[in-house]
Amino acid sequence: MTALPSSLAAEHRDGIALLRLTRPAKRNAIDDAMIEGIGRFFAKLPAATRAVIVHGEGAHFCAGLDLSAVTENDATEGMLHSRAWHQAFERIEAGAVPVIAVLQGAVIGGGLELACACHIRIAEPSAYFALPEGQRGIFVGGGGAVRLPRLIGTARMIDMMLTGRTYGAAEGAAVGFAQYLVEAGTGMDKALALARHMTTLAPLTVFAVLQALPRIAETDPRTGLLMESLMAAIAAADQEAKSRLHDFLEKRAPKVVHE
Ligand code: 1HE
Repeated sequence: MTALPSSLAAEHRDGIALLRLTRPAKRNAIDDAMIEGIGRFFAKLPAATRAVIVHGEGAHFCAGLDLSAVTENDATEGMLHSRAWHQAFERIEAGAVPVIAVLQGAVIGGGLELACACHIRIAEPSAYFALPEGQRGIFVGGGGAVRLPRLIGTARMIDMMLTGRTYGAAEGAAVGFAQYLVEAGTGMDKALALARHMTTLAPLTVFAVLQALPRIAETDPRTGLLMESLMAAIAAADQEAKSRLHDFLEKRAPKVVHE
């Protein structure tokens, strides 16, 4: 098992790994040890892991960068600090395993950047989204300038940073901060249900969705269409796909249900 700093705790059950931010006294603010621990955790996931849930202890998911850690940085240290965050979050976003974040209370600054690196975000009603970097005289450094415009649009991000505007859970989910809005106290149940579903997917489907889809979406359309055809052909040729398709055609597989 990967050794983690005291600000993180991990649990592994039935192919699902849970990573908890365990620094509630500091509202789970992220210091160097925590960012390094997050990177190490994702770099060394047990091979049997099919989904990961990231969550925060206490009333807040994460208050962002630990501001006490960076007050004396010069420009070189600041850049290396930001690059260390990029490296850790890249392991989340570009890894082979789907990652779900459960969000409550403050999801701000670097905490929002952490959430954005995850593939699925579940917001409880207490969640709120903010980028106080603007007020603090700094800039996003954990990938927010790349990932947030994709989720909510550049104009919204500019507004948040220049005006201090925050978004609550419902409005935040509506504009793209989270894909799911759930009742108070049910975020983890929802995450576990989604994670269990993901453990049943064909491995090649998960590969296609996590590795091919984001690249296809970002590349030029003609190249993207070719990549899509290649990925579609490879996925459909897999034995797992063939048996799942036969299961449906022979009425052994469930139909799509809209609840
Ligand atoms: C912290 C941090 C932190 C709390 N760094 N120590 N993030 C921010 O600018 C958000 C700053 N935090 C807050 O606005 C508030 O703490 C909260 C709204 C999140 C929560 O408020 P509250 O009233 O529940 O808690 P609190 O009393 O403000 O905080 C409890 C303790 O946590 C307190 O320390 P204590 O020793 O007085 O008990 C706070 O100082 C401490 N604390 N947040 C350090 N962030 C890769 S670039 C990313 C750039 C950013 O993330 S900028 C955004 C930083």
